[in-house]
Amino acid sequence: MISLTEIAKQLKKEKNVAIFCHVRPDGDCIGSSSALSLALTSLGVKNQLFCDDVIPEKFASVKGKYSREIKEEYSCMVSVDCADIYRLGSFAEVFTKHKNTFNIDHHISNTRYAKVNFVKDTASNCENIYALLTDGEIEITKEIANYLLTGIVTDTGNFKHKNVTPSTLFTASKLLEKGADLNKIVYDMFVNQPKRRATLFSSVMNNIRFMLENKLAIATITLKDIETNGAKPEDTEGFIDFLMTIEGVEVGITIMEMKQNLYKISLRSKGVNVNEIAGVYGGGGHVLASGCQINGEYEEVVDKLRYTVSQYIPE
Ligand SMILES: [Mn+2]
Repeated sequence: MISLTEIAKQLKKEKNVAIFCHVRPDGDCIGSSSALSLALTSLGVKNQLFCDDVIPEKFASVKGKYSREIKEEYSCMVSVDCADIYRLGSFAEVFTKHKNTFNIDHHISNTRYAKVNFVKDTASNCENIYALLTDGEIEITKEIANYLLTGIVTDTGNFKHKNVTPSTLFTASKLLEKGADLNKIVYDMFVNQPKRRATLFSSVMNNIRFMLENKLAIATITLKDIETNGAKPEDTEGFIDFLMTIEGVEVGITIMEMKQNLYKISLRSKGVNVNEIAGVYGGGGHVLASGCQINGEYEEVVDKLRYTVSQYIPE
């Protein structure tokens, strides 16, 4: 695999770079892309951020503007935190056709869809971007440090997921040295929430379904739940973590209704390989955290998931 030093060297020579986030943007892709954007700007490399989705309100302090439309030619395109080309949404086609593309990611399921692929299984892709900047001898300002720490904090569930390594904490420590404000990031990402999210959460969790001798917990978010609480789909981020707090639950699943008979499935586990379970339905992600989409009637979707999970749950 190409080294980050070499990638940094190549990016420094570019005229203008398009940087892409994934749809349903999270702290890691926003942190990765905004940090990379600021770093390139500091080197005099023109660049533009793109995301084929609305940026959630909790990232209000992010200064970079994410465009939803490509209007000019770019000498280079970089995707961050995107396991496959479809994560780029409507930008998938233009990215695929471009001759000079980079894919910097941390998902084990990454499909190596760019011309140059750097995929390393770290807790968050921001760790890879941190290594890119340090290996490329690019200065990490306080603002860049805050973006990178945001990605680390969110993808590790505030340093409590199994994906945390000595390197994760080392990187976080270096970012604190650079002036990142851990307390503010944790408050903005995990503590502070709008009232509509709190009421949606309580109604959804009131209807958790337990299966497979309580080893599987399923929470369902219907379009009606979203509407009743005046909420947005993005408000459900983190709901699945609550399922994993329940003693005895091995696999947690949220089923979110996207439209009639189309459901977005998120899976978490304490050990079972949910990357494989999501793979059965054309999805993927990480061993302990994955996602997919399933078409069909709600009860059929539940039955399918229950059956597939039952094949993986230890007796
Ligand atoms: Mn990530």
